[in-house]
Amino acid sequence: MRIVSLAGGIGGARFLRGLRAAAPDAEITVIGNTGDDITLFGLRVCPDLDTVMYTLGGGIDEEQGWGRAGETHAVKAELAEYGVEPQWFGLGDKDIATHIVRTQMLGAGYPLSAVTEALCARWRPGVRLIPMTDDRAETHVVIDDADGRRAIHFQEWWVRLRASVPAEQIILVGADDAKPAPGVVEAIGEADVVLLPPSNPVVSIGTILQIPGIREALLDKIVVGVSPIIGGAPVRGMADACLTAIGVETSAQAVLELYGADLLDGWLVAEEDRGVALDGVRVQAGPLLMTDLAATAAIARAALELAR
Ligand code: GDP
Ligand code: FO1
Ligand code: CA
Ligand code: CA
Repeated sequence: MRIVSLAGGIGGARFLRGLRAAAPDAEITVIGNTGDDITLFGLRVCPDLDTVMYTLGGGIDEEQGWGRAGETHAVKAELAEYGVEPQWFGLGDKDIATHIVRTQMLGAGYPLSAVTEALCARWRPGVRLIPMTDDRAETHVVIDDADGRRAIHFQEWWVRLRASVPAEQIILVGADDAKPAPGVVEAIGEADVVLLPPSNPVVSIGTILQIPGIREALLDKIVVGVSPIIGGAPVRGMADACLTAIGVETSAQAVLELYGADLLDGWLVAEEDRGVALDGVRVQAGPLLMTDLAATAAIARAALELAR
């Protein structure tokens, strides 16, 4: 079986670990979000690609959900001694090696998709991980505070401000000119089923869907989504702040309507969200907490079952 899954960071990566266990013989292609990407200290950082790669490759800091296990921060401390900004984003020493390899390869002319493949040769995630695009398209957030109305990088809003200042607008800068990375549209075309994991519907899944050609490629496929919202709240993180920014309520029903019946064939919700419904979409309720591998594999199995 050929499966394509879109993916953000933590929610996507954890779901994929369950999917890999639920469908060990399947050929899984992951289309990763690169809207979170940022260049810091001259280094290209791709948080969501790395979260997927480290999680499936066994190198993730499990508690934090991003970054490397057993990380140290000597470089960060030294940069702070020089007073170099930004100090609100912390790159760990081990993680920095990944960014050095990536930046070096990009500088030599390799596209991000080739760089990601090279990094995955070390981590062996058991899936084919492709960035949504090789082009630069970064999420920015328009805020309006004491310093006035301006657009800041998504990471500054998410990490420095902890999404505490309301987002007036969330914009993927560069989206119009971005093309899907090589292999993305092809993988979707060959897929028996496409899964939308419980990733952030705005800044992870919504971002990938904004790359011209990707949403269109999904329209004649069987697509099953897993709700990241349970009982009116995100399980983890600040997805509610992103949904509010685009005028969508934080509920499994509203995210279902946001994705729509043209995109989705099936929608998995939690027990407490039983009753969620949309014409043309098969909705099923069940346990939706990715507490351990077995529970996560069961969610993935339910998603595949709903696709049949
Ligand atoms: P990020 O890029 O690291 O923010 O991660 P994603 O976009 O891939 O996923 C974030 C989303 O995962 C959040 O909105 C959470 O609500 C959702 N999430 C995290 N853990 C769980 C879980 O156990 N079950 C479900 N259904 N959603 C989860
Ligand atoms: N999140 C934080 O809250 N603080 C950090 O200092 C931070 C550093 C960081 C470095 C590498 C990386 O891959 C991820 C990192 N994250 C950090 C997580 C990341 O900013 C976000 O959670 C995602 O981009 C949202 O998906
Ligand atoms: Ca993300
Ligand atoms: Ca369909």
